[in-house]
Amino acid sequence: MPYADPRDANYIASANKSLAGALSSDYTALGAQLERRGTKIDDITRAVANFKVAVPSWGVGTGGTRFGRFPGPGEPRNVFEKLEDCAVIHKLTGATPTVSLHIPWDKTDDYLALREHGAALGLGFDAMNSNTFQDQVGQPLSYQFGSLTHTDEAVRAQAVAHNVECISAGKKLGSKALTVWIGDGANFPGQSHLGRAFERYLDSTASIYKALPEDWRMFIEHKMYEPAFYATVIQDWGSSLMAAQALGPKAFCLVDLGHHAPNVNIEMIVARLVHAQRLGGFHFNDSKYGDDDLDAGSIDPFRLFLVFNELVEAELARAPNFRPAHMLDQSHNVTDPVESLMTSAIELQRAYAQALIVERVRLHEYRIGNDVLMAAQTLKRGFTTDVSAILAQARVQKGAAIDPVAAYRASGYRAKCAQNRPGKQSLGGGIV
Ligand code: RM4
Ligand code: MN
Ligand code: MN
Repeated sequence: MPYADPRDANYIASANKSLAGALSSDYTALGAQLERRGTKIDDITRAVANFKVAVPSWGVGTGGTRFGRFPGPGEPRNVFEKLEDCAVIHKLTGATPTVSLHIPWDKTDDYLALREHGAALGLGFDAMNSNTFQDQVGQPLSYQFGSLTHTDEAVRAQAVAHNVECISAGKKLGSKALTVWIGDGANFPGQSHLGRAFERYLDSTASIYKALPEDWRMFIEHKMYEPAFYATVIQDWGSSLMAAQALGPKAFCLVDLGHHAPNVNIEMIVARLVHAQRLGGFHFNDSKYGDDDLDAGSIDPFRLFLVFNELVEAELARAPNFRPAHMLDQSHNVTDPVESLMTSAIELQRAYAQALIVERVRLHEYRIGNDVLMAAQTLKRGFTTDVSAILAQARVQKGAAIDPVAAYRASGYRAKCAQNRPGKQSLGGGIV
């Protein structure tokens, strides 16, 4: 198969050629439709072009489940190669200029070289993620019974030190945030003291918080269950918010869309965290049952739209301390990760554009007048409008691809990687 570098601007321009005519007529037609609603299409396109989401470094390899992992051809073998793939995603979508690293999965002895490698590829670094939910080779103390909330002070100290190490690595990379997710909790009633475990969490995270540079933020990520199946210490947004408020103004709550009970009203949680001025950011993904880590917008795009609707409300209201970090957190098991991440970034932009075109003034009037049906219909009209032409136009303006997946496939990038990165790394169990 012939190979062309999908990151090359000339390649992208040539891939766009045959699609430009159709896009231009679709964009004009959509522009006229929105004009009738009092919306200028170019304003929406500009906002979409400014939308950014970070790619998770762990997302460019095949994920895996607890039953196994089926590595795909040409997977990146180290963090430098992961960045290569992230650059493909960014160049073709124009939406993912940063990468979020996971330590120690992405540990390297030369973070400055990694930063330069990223810069040469047009990439920066988003939040650092610590990992105290697994044991690493040569690690003195085990996290089997917890990390930041372990009953043994020495284990807690080791977990704190790891987080501090993540901060210092992040400083070298130009990152400005640390995301802390722990698996700590209990599998059996009686196993742990629910109150004291939370107190130990507050105590440990206070030490991490102290190590945060002035301009950094700490994101506390809650998750209802897994690996702890009875009682997870930071299981919900209430625990997360309490912890953030106890820690101080640099601590915020992170909402991973897959970390709630089925049918929980996530947009409501978003609205409450905006009100509390503690919404730090998101791990976007989609799910049907649990923390499925499926591609954003693939299962319930309406829910994603409703989350973005709250974000647009907060943006328009100029909510204080509102600067949410957008990150993807997905596990790709049956698709090419590059393709999944590109389409996921685009689905976020779609939800954002749909939320932006909602006729807010009319919606407000219907709400005030208690015209329930028209309020619901007005909101839903944003969701049912096909905004694809806006998304494609925003990409064209940034030198990205009109059809990223088609351009990626035609480039032969994956086959080239299979050649350059020989050997399948068939690890034992699934990791994310
Ligand atoms: C967790 C959580 C964290 C991620 C790990 C790998 O379920 O979503 O954000 O770092 O998985
Ligand atoms: Mn997550
Ligand atoms: Mn998760």
